[in-house]
Amino acid sequence: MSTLIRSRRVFWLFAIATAAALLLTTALTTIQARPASAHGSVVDPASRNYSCWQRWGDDFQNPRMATEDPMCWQAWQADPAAMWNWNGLFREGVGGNHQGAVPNGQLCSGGRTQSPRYNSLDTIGAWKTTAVSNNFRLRFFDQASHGADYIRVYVTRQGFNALTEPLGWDDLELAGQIGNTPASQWNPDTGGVSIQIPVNASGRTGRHIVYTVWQASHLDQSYYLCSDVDFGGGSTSPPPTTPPPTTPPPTTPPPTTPPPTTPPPAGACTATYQVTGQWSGGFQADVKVTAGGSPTKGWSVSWNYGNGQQVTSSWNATVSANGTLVTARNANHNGTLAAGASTTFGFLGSWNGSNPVPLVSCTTTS
Ligand SMILES: [Cu+2]
Repeated sequence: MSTLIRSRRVFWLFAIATAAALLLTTALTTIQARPASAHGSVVDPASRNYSCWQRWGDDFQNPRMATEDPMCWQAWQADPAAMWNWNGLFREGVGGNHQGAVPNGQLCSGGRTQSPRYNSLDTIGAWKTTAVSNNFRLRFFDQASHGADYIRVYVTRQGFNALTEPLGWDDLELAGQIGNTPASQWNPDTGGVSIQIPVNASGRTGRHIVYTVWQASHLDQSYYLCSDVDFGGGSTSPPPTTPPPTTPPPTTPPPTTPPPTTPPPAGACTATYQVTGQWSGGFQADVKVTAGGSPTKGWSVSWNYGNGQQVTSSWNATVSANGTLVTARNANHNGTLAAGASTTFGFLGSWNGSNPVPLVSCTTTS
């Protein structure tokens, strides 16, 4: 009898201990497996989804995109989350075998990671390009300060046709790389850190794809990013040999009208604020800054939050708050704007209750 009781007690003690261990393991796994809230991407030359987010994040329902930027349009139509999460195109647990994890034809979606979110990035077609020279610097932005075990930058071989061929590993040549570089060695950048990687892609002309693999120093997290570039000099034909025209220069005297002396208007910039995504307790917003009739050397945008909202992180601007007044100043790279030119910065914020769009004001600084 007593033996039976004891063995039952032992059984229950064992069962409780096992259940507790299981719960603890589950909790730990959940914590470890949860990705950091922000990661990174190639921002110059911009990766496909970062570039679509930059150009259209403010205006992603505009039907003009269908004709002006059809590859971005199909991506936004397929899943806007591919753009909102431009910093999250990664796989985990690849163990360095990138070619095993990412099949040919699926390089730009990281092997359809988080399918179907990024699948549209594999679509073949005329993605907008960034003009680069044969020796350029690729800028990688790391919002989470993961740093890198390594970053490898590949460029498609001369002769590869990005308008008709699916991208495969054998279309790529390694054109730049860095090794283990902790975030402390990257450059501080608004909302994270960035690093520039020299890329040598000699012999290329015209449209190409730059393919970047970032092995983040965070779990076993590998990022796969396609950037569309144009090396210029699209044709290799020699310069025209037509002799210069022999027409004498016109002898019309220059006009004598004095140049206008109207000073540029004060506060010569405008800003528009848009909430681009919102979820329980959090939101993402973009602010587009446009220079007025004269160029800017710097700018500052401010607004008041009347409902307790707070900016938690930002990019492409330095954001500070004083009570309810929020002020965003240009980052180093986007203070200079030509007359009429625009730039966009963005941020993540918290909210509770309501989150109306505030009135924003823009002033130029020097
Ligand atoms: Cu991350």
